Amino acid sequence: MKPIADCRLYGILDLGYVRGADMPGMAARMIEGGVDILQLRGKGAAEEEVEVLGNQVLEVTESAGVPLIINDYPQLVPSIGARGAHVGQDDFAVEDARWRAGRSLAGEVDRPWIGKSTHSIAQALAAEAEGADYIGFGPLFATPTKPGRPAVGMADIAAVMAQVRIPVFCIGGIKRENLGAVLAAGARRVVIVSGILQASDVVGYCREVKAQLADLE
Ligand code: TZP
Ligand code: MG
Repeated sequence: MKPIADCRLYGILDLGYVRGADMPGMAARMIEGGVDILQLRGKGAAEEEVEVLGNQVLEVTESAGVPLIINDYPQLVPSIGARGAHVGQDDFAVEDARWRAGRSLAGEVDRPWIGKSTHSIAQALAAEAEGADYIGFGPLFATPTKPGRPAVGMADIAAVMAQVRIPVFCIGGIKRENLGAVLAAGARRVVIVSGILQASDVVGYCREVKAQLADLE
């Protein structure tokens, strides 16, 4: 399975955009397009629903060697067999999430990955110090995918990239159209949610983004 350091394009299977029944097919198209890492995100969905979907999506991600991350429910990581979990600023602390994600993995060589959402340089540094395996940084731009969360803009990307050693995935309002500006501001890894999920050609969209990311040094 791909190490986190090799992941550049992070896709999210978001129940706000994709029906549960369409999740495995969408996962397959995103992977065909070159998405390196996938998250299952079901804001407001019941834990049981996330578990069922996670098991279905894992069949697709596992055969492709793509890591699957579960949003908000680290305790589902063992039963799904996912690679890890993602938490927000108001969720579990990193070590708490890792314990929940790994409690059935005793003896496993690989500890679960825990990613954390950050919205400022201070939060980014704190998440690294807390032991996160990667961070999301944003939202760069206001986005309906995360309503009510103010945009942080692109000005701090360079500072976060310079100061944080773990992988930083910029997120929030990133589309194929503004990706060039986001990369010019210093981003090297991105999360794209609605841009990918609403594309008429998901495979082609992901391939174009991957090509832009590959063009970087
Ligand atoms: N966290 C910060 S912004 C965001 C999340 C989950 C949503 C990003 O979605 P989109 O559709 O790519 O703007
Ligand atoms: Mg959360």
